[in-house]
Amino acid sequence: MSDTTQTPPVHPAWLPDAAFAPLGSRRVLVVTGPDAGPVGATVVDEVRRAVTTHGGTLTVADLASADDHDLVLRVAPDGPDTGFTRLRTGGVTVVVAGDATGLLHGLHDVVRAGEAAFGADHPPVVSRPLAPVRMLDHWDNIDVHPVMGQVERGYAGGSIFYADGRVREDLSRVAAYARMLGSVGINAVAINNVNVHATEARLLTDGLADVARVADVFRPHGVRTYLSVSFGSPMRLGGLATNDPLDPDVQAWWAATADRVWATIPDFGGFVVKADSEGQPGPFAYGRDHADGANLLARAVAPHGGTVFWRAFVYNHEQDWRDRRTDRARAAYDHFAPLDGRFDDNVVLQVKYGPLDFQVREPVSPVIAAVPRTRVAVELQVTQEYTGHQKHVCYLGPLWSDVLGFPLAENATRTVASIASGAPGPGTPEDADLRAGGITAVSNVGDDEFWTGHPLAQANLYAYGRLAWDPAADPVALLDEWIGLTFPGADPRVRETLHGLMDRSWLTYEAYTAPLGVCFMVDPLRGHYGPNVDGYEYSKWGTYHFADRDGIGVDRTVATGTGYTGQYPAPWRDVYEDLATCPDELLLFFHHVPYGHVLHSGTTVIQHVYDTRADAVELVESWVPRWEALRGLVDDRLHARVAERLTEQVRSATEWRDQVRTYFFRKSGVPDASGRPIY
Ligand code: GCW
Repeated sequence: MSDTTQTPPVHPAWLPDAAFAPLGSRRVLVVTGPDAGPVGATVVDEVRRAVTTHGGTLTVADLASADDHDLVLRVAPDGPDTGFTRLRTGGVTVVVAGDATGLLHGLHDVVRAGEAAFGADHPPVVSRPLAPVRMLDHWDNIDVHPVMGQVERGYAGGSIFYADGRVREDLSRVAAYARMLGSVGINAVAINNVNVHATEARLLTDGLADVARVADVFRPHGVRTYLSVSFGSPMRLGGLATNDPLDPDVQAWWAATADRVWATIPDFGGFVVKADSEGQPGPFAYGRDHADGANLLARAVAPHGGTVFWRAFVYNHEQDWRDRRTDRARAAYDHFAPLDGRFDDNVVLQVKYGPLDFQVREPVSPVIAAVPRTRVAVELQVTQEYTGHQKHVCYLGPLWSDVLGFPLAENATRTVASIASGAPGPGTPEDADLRAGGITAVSNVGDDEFWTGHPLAQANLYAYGRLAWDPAADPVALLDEWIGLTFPGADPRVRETLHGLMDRSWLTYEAYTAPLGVCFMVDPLRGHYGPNVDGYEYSKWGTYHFADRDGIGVDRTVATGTGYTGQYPAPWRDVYEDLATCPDELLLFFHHVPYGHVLHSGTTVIQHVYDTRADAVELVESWVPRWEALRGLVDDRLHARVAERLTEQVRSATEWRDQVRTYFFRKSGVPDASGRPIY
């Protein structure tokens, strides 16, 4: 993790030079205007690099005629205020944006379109991001944590930001990363772990000059820098006697601290805060609530235009498993729904997409619809904590697409994405409070030569950025887009194989792991990797499946269970409450049922568990020879890395299959009708 380990060639991800050939072989005119700033310079640099490689020409002008050019990239006052417009007229492709950031996004739209951007004339097509903030959060530590390593839940090596106990001198990896993020429209990044340890806490004070260096690297790509901060900072860093949000000295400390931050980094974004969660300090210790806590920071950053992303991941992580009345899934709603309307305008409540914790299958969190007078950001997890640690192929675009497109609001009037983006949906009342929060996710990147450990996990980073821009995009089309850019000009067999392995890989992962929305069953001792069906069953973490000899699942109904279904707006509270309408894939999240319960699919719970696990492993086994057949058709190092990971995926999936099938058989005594082996 020292700077000297950055020597192996870093994979270009979806930005190889060859992907720029259609643009780079043409005559390009860039009109950035007088106030282009660092992002305008990036646009010029990108085009220069492309035309130098591919033989085209670049003209940079303040005012110029489009004649004699194939592509015009232009900042103009009549361009859209965010995003860009692309059209083709008289054989010239024109991208118009209201500012340089929009132009950068438009440039990459041309790269993605490739030759198609230079086809027939067409009228203007506007592309605007739905959510104003599209963020990636890094759970990176400066110091290597004894249990979590340097990057908490990181599966791609060490941090690209930190080495040897400080911010890296050489930030070239960060620059390459910033370029990747800017190319897909990500515009915000939080650079340190929400679990803020001692050294990292100081980024806010002593470390500011280094944070400013990082911000300098992100800025030219249209990305603003944020920090995760500890609610305990006044005591920890300021030597105060309390962190009480109502204490004037505490308020003054935060205000002075924020003043220094913005004096150092004038376009700094703001703070991300995990408070009263899994041991992090928070307002509860002072008898205050989370509106008091969030508003404390919000008032300190408000004069600078800063935003506080306050996480809703608050629950009792010291639960007694014997206590059947407490339901962790309820916790965020119970804490935050009563606070709706009390948060300052520059607070965004950052809510994980599901009520538990980034599981392979969870219902959408009801909190997202429960706070209409609060700005909400939905939080996704690109890093594969519960989805195979970037050892398993698991393309998550379809999961996020389902989440973002879910019509959660009362009477299905708005999707999760529209709530997070402040956009109305069909049937939204005219007087609705439309306030945008944003879309955010935990990054999957480290200092690994392929960025993401598993090279195919790059597709998740790509798809996250593209979906954050356009949540309605087809995730399978985005997969093909990623394949086309990352493997430009590849043999059709490469594209077909990658598509075939990846498009349903999330459902495949689900099919050999925890069934029917029951969640967890992962190994606590291996950081949530691999099967351990009862691994969390008698733990303090509040994530249980309650299997006994008769049945399995968590009764979260209002009628007989924890009442969690009552947290949903109509129609979802009724859909989930009733066995007759609860979707199969979420059955065990909401209900405790006998093993012989018949699913809507027509098969019993137990036979479904047996069949799907066995079928999924057969499918994963078939991927190995398919990948092997690509040897020589893709880069050798990449081929070898994927091959190595597929071997591990087969081994791990087999272990999942055998443990889950055997567990269900031993609990129920019901044989597998297919006769496949059980141990
Ligand atoms: O899923 C859990 C992870 C923790 C993480 C926490 C959170 C950063 O296991 O590692 O802590 O969620 O989201 O805060």
